[in-house]
Amino acid sequence: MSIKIKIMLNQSTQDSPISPLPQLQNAVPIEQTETTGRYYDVYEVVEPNQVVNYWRTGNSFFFETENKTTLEIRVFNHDVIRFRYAPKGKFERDFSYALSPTFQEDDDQEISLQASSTQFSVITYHLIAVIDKANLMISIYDKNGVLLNKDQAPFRAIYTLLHGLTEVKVSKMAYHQEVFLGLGDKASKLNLRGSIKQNWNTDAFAFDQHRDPMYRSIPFYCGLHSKIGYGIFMDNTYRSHFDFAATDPKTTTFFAEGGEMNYYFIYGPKLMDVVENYAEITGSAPMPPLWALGFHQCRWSYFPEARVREVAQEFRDRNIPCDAIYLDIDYMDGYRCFTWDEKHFPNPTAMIKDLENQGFKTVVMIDPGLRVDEDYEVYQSGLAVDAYCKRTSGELMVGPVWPPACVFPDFTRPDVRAWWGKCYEELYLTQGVSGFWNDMNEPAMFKVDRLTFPDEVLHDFDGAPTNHRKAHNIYGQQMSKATYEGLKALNPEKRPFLLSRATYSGGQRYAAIWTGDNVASWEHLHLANVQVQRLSMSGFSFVGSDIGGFAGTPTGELMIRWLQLGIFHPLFRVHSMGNNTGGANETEQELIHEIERINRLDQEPWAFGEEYTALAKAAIELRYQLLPYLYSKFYDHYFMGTPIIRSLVLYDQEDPNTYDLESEFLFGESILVCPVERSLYARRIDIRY
Ligand code: NBV
Repeated sequence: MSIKIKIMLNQSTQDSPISPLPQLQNAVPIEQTETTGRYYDVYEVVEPNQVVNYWRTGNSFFFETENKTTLEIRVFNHDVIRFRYAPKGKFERDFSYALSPTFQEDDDQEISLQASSTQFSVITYHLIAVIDKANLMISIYDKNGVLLNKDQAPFRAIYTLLHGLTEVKVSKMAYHQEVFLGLGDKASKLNLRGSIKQNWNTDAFAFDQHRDPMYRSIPFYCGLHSKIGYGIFMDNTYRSHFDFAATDPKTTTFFAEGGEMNYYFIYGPKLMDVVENYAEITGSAPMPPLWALGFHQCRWSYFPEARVREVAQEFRDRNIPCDAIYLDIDYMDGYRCFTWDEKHFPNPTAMIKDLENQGFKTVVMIDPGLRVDEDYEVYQSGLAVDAYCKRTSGELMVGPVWPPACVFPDFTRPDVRAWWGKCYEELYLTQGVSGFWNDMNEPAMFKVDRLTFPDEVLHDFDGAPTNHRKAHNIYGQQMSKATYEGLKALNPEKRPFLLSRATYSGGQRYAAIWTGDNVASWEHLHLANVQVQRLSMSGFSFVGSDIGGFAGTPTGELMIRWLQLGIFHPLFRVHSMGNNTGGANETEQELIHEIERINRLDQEPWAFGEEYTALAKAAIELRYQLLPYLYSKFYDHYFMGTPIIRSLVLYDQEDPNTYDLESEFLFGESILVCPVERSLYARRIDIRY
């Protein structure tokens, strides 16, 4: 009886919960429960204890504890060591969507294992990983004996009765004033110290610097202390969390809400080496067609055909260079991907040919959600190969995006990817579309607060079926893979150009990305600058922002300043939402198009008056002058993984002044860029985080 009272107290007065996860808030530790008691949920914490067994297989070292946790330490090369934990002794399939197919371990390495009474040491050419025999805690030293990285607490796994494996967590010691960088597209300040972030691909319309999670999941960060840089890449696709010395200034933690704790320690000591080593693991962007590095003009939407032609003509009449024009969702017939609205685009092949003759490539949008419609060929062909995601009940996952009822291909199935790749045939080979733009692939869903699928949706995960908790963050990356490989197969001679919104680590091998639905404001000009730098050091070099801002309308001055920044972003694209027709019925659409004809909210280079047009033209021309340089920097990126855009801290980590300097950056190794980020006319604009 007394035990029961203790439990009740425990439940209601949990002022420092075991984990911030809601799944664990009202759960009770299993060891505190009674055999016949009832609880909201119960959990079990597994932490490794004394090592009782160890062995070596090739370049992997295994350490097994008395309570059956196994740690694998695999030495890939002098600088890259992977740590993998099996809390109950059984590792998962060793499979990753992030890894580059060319990433292999060096087999002629000299690695030794030493044991003392209290610890083991795995010794490589550059690093020493020390494992505490009492609890598997890791400390990593360089050859000079400098402590680079150290576990602050033992690895921990939490299992609950209702949710199964709920958390796999590592805690690291954070050095005083250690700098943390990376993690993909987070909009907050470049140095992540003091922040808590999570990865769960999200349609983050009109985000701001506080918005998190964002569109992409790139669970890779760099640490910098004692002027020494290292990286950590946690290759886990579940929702993941990073706390960079925020909760406790002495601790950095990372954990995922399921799956395996599988992280790579990547040595520098130069941050540039860390970033290049990360690119060796996850790959780099393939060389794009040269036109893709030119200027791109986009809006939601150039519509109908006459307007597309008008914009193209205006570029040529004004002698403003431009290589690509984009068609957003309205070119489709009722938002049916791979079709054309025949009324407004009666002869796409001829239109695309004419644009091509004027020097424009056409890029069109393709979303993952396909309209449920018996008469729609693509929908039917997907049904025929059982391509669509299902719920656990076996029902199709049907949800609203642009069409009110959509189905979604399971891109984690190889034959579905192959089917999807072939869907591009007519657009790409017959009609002459040059590039594709995969949007809404978080996957985004309308109507529900959750913004995406429920967890129960099933995915193949390349032969190891699982649910959406594990597959969500990989969905966009696998859509990119399906599209990229499809285009490659359709025309092996051509370099595909693909732009994707959502992605995961390694997605740089298939698609360029843009920072998503930003806003026409000075703050966002700065955020674009920071996000592109951050993405570049996180493996994604082919990246840019919606120049001028997607939501809202910029002033002429802001537009020019943004174009001037965009010159130095590998993806140089103006995009805006205009008076879009999203979600409107046919009558409403007509009305919106009418408004569009009267007040178009234009963002073309000439839309802000002649004075600004001349400045816009000069900016775009400068980009074209720099093309040979950019093209070579792209090659360096492709070949070596070197980021095209480099934050100053990557350039000179010896100088602590660079640690928080985020307004300037290097474009390649030779050009220092310091964009004008504030209006000359505004009294003061604070960028507060
Ligand atoms: O397709 C319309 C837009 C597109 O223009 C934008 O670039 C994407 O990020 N899309 C999102 C869907 C609607 C957003 C409100």
